[in-house]
Amino acid sequence: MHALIVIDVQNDFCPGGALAVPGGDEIVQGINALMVECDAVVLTQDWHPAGHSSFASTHEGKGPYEVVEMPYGPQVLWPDHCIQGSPGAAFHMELEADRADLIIRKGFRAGIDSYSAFFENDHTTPTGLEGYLRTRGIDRLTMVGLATDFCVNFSAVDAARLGFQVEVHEQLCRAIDLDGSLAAARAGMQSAGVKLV
Ligand code: VGL
Ligand code: ZN
Repeated sequence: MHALIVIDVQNDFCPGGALAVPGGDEIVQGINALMVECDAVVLTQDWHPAGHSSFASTHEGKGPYEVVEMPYGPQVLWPDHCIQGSPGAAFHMELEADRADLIIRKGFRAGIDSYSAFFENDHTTPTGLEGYLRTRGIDRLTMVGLATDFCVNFSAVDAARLGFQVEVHEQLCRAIDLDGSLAAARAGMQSAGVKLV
């Protein structure tokens, strides 16, 4: 069984949003078209409380894209984005979200970020997605969405390590690309056994 995992196609990651990924809106129609080819469709939704610890505004004297040391390791600081219930946290208007079997929200704990759809950034706290997929008999994942070098990357690497067969459709992803993060992400995904197509 084959699932499409659509990562964070939300207004704040699209042009005009708080953490806009260049061309983030260009992938929506292609993702809609892929939905009909898969046995299951899962959407992830970045879903932060106001004052989240990944927001630069929460850290006195820090600005967006600076890195701080958190108890679970280094954390990039972001502009405030995807605040629970805000228009920026909503899915892109043209994404066919009604086709989703499951919507998995992540990043909802104030003190820890969650790039991956499977584990929070401590690489230990599960989101529950693994159990959902396994109990549905899903062994093959196609991943698309935003951003290639952060949430797609972390999700794909975790999925491969968990034993899923993983493909990332790069044409249906867009990257933030901070300091070579896209090249590093591509190399990391490939060495984890993720197929880039
Ligand atoms: C993401 C940064 C912060 C992503 C989420 O979806 O890639 N990036 N929160
Ligand atoms: Zn976030």
